[in-house]
Amino acid sequence: MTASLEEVAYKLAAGGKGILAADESSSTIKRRFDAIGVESTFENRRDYREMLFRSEAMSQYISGVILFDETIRQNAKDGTPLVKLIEDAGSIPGIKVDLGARPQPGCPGETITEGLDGLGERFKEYYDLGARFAKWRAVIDIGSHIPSYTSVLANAQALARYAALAQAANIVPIVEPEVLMDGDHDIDRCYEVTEWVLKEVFQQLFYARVKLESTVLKPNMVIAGKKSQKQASVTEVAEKTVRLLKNTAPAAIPSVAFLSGGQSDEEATAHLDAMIRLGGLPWNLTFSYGRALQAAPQKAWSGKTENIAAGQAAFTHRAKMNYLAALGQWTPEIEAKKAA
Ligand code: 5MM
Repeated sequence: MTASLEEVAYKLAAGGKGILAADESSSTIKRRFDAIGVESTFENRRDYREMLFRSEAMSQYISGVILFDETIRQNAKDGTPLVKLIEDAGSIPGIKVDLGARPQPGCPGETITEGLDGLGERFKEYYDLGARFAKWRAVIDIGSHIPSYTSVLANAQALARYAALAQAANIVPIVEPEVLMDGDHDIDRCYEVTEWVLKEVFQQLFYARVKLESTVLKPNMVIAGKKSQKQASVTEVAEKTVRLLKNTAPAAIPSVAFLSGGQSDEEATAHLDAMIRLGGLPWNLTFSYGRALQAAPQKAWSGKTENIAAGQAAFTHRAKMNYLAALGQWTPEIEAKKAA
């Protein structure tokens, strides 16, 4: 029986499981591979992702995987479609459908995410290839004079048009408005901008007649910029993020799955855990991490066949830590035990 959109949206963040964001576009995966001294070839990208999708983490901790266009069409070394490996592990295949953020005319330092033209047709093909959810990422940077309303509005409208097209194609949209943590702003400036962005996003989702019950929100946490002198504690990040979400994300949304945004692996886990421990949340909160799930396995693997087991162990460990966090059961001691 085919799961309804509501069921898929709910399942993506249920029971502590979370999403693996493995949708790095060609230029991003090249950067990641450069860092571990691996050439970014078709085969190496396949081998790396096959390693992840065949790991123990998949059936236990990963509810869904966001794929890039190349990966959803790719077969494992033995000819099995990578999508089938994900399905066989009981996880849901998803697809990144935006075509990336490009400079926005008239708005220096800001971007608009492209990819709406022909998206309805592309959705039909992705559904046939096995995708049951999709992702579109808007990128909002914080600076002294940005973001501008022009950019916030254009990005929110694009997210809403994408989400409506996804639901029309029987695919659950993950709506990802990422406020970057690259600058030197403090946590309160991040709060202010993220609140504005989420208010606009939900207004535009309403105008576009997007069904919230069949939508997943993928937000950034409320956190100080990486270059800020004033870093916030885990408790402050958790409290401010939950307060912000309660003020902006309707309870009709079944699942909220955070991006990691450049936090360290352990920070991303600790923040999620602290939010769950606050209790009284109207949505399921979980992870949809890219870097915070993959940095460790990439390093452990380093492109060598003999390191596949180590890469899988590193991925399974990170996924398990985040699963425990999504249940509010992670502790620094559990983390340290494994490391020891
Ligand atoms: C995995 O990275 C995703 C794709 O990035 P590009 O399109 O720039 O190649 C990215 O969209 C990702 O899904 C989210 O930003 C979350 O990833 P992080 O690393 O922030 O958890």
